[in-house]
Amino acid sequence: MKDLVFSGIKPTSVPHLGNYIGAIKQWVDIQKNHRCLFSIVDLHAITVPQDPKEMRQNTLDIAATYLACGIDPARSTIYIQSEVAEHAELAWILGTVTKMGELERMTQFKDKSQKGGRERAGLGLFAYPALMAADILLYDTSAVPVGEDQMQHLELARVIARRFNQEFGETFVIPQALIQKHGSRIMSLQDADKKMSKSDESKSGTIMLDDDADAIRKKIMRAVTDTGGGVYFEPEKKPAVSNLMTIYHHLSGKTMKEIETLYEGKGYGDFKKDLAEIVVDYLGPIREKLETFRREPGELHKVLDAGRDKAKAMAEAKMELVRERVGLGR
Ligand code: AQP
Repeated sequence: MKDLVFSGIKPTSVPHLGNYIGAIKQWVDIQKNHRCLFSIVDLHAITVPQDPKEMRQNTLDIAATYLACGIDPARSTIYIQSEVAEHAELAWILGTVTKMGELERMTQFKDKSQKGGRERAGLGLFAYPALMAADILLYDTSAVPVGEDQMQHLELARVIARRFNQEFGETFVIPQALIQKHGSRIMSLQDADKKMSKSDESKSGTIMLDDDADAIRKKIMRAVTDTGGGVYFEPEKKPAVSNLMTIYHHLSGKTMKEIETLYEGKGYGDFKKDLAEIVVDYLGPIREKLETFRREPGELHKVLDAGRDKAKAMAEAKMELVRERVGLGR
């Protein structure tokens, strides 16, 4: 049987170019030789405050983006996390075998709770890794595509799965990381030390997948560069230009060497102008499809209904076993 892969995106806004290059684009390839579940993880999104109306729209936009980018519902299961209640149920049970000390060590919690202070951070944010473990373990997921930032959570999911298996008997598959391609972490166009993010306050650092051609051109032409000129891929010395080159490479298919040769003796202006057109041309068809789904969401709902039913059937079977192992119910 082929490996089962689970991954998801939080509906905290329309996805951005970082989500595309770092996740969705790779999923389109992964689905060719894996069974895949791609979720819209709204239960994760609410671990920080969301506007309910906006989140519902974002949820549909993420589903539409999956389809617009080439996730094939005939091969992969696309569904909304909260529509399969077993995620929350399993997260609660796994929470009982997860140690406070383990959760306290998670850097994402430390980062995200920094703003309002630890005392005011929600329990949901603290328990986020138990929910992520539930997402993965519920489906006997064997491979999880993760960026560096999620490695710590995946490691904890493995610890939780082993501990549960030891305590209650073999129940969960121990998931492996499916390490993503080198250089797939896209940084903000305004600050090459920060990753491109939906929640970045500076909107000009993030290219959203529904940005129109003008917005994309403006953001790229205003992107920060490094001192010293020259289009070279040197992430240590030239983080901003290297980030732009990473985008260029992923969307054009050209190697870093080819890009360097192409811009030998030319300035940042020429490079950025070409990059802007590459991004505009690449994202144009995705944005059009996204707009079509926004106008006519019928097909989208069909895909989400079918995905929910398929995911639910798998999750129910697993939860029956888990409840029996733990001794819940009659
Ligand atoms: N900048 C990025 N470069 C490469 N990959 C990225 N991902 C996110 N940002 C980048 C990948 O996208 C997937 C889903 O991300 P998510 O929305 O669930 O959470 P996130 O990583 O926290 O993304 P954001 O944009 O920073 O969201 P907010 O601002 O809401 O917290 C993951 O596979 C992630 O690696």
